[in-house]
Amino acid sequence: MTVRTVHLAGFLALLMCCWPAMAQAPRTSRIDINNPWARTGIAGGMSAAYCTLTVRDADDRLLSVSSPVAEQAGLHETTEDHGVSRMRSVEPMAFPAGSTVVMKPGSTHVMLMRLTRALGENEKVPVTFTFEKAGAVTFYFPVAKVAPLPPMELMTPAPMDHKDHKHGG
Ligand SMILES: [Cu+2]
Repeated sequence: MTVRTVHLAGFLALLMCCWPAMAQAPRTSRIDINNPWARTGIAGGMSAAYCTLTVRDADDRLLSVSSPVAEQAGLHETTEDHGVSRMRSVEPMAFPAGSTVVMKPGSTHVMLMRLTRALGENEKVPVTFTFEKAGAVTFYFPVAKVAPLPPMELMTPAPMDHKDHKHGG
């Protein structure tokens, strides 16, 4: 009985001290990823990493990406303009609470440039995403069995996307 009373008092004290904070939106976000994978690559070459990234609980902004296997990394978006693929940097990227970005070949991707070493099948590549509120979060991307591609090839959709691709029109 005494223990229960103490617990209740503690709970009430906690509730009272935290009530103003609880009434507001969470101050930090939570980052979830699904289906991470990265391309194989050769030392000094390029690779790209893909995943489905969701930001929960609070609005946030992705400021930068980095990886120890690449001298330079960045969040890119591939767009097609009259049949010509172009890539551009999309940092920083705003993530409203609950929003998801699907990174896939021919679309948004993490570009890994000037690889410090070869990326082989079955290993896992760490990629760190730095968010304004959530801070730095690191996820591991399994390297998929995809042949290393020359830089220009990285700018075009991979064969697996061709079925969704309408030419002409
Ligand atoms: Cu790119």
